[in-house]
Amino acid sequence: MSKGRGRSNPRPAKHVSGFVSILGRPNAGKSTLLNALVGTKVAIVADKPQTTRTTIQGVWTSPAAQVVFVDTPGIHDAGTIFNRRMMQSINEALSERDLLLYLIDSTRAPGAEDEKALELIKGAHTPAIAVFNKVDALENPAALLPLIDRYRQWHEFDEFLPLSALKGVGLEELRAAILKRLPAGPAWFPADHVTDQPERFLAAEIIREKILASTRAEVPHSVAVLVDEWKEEGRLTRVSATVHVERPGQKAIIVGARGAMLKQIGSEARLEIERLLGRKLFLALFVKVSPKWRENERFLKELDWRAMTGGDAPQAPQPDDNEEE
Ligand SMILES: Nc1nc2c(ncn2[C@@H]2O[C@H](COP(=O)(O)OP(=O)(O)OP(=O)(O)O)[C@@H](O)[C@H]2O)c(=O)[nH]1
Ligand SMILES: [Mg+2]
Repeated sequence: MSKGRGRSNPRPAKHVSGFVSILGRPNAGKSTLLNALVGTKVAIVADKPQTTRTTIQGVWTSPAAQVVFVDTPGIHDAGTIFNRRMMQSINEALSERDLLLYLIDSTRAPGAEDEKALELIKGAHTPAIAVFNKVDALENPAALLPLIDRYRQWHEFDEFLPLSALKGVGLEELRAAILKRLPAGPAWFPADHVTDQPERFLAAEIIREKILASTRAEVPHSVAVLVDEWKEEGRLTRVSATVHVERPGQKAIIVGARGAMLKQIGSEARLEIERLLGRKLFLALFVKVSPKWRENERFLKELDWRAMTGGDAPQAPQPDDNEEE
């Protein structure tokens, strides 16, 4: 992400701008909040931990302000090389920020892991707001008070705000708290710029979201999606993508009986990508077993969209190992 801020330039006194990172444990609702704050879906969401695997930028622009929100993977113990990369991207999202939003799932009892995750926030020495998400799902709203107290003891947050990212409750209070803390500065992006992700990465993410919604247990963690081909043909966009899994059993699950599951995933993804592009789409979906891709540096480089932009398409999978939609 380019950060050519040009803060020394003269500018209208009241316009504010800044970089705000959204952090928290897996599944806290960070991506849901990013989408709500930006007003457009820029990050995929699932009821499984570790949905977000890289930092994702979402830009909100008004006449008086521009805020660049940065969504991050959930803070967790890194086992594989892939997980270490996720944690690395979290660390990058902590430096040179104007403000941090630390998102907490209010429906979960806090534990040692939550206290440990805060070490990252403490180490950043950046103002942080504690956001208590999912208040719509609290059986007993009074349970929020001891939870807030617990976090107050753990870290000196600037503010403690209850919120429902899903229902949009408390969103404007949060926005006001953010804007209050941003420095005067120019808009760095045009008003219609909402994210830094290229279309082919967004398309791969949408496909992965549809897979996450229909699979369970270890399958979601084992899935990676790569767009192999992207062609504009008149009014049609032709996209070919491969779903990589780690084991043959997982391929069988995703393909489903007589290919029914893959067909459903493909058609759900196609509809959403068509909405995103505003164009007709032909989507060819393949499934390939790529054992231990999470430990494969070369594959992880292909997966990183920052390596995709402008670069060659990742190597196409071997046809004999494929299932077509
Ligand atoms: N009830 C309720 N559910 C929510 C709220 N916000 C998010 N969720 C749900 O929580 C789950 C996780 O949401 P995500 O936005 O993917 O969470 P995340 O923190 O980005 O997760 P990772 O990317 O895996 O770290 C999804 O099922 C969301 O629908 C909320 O305010 N209320
Ligand atoms: Mg997420």
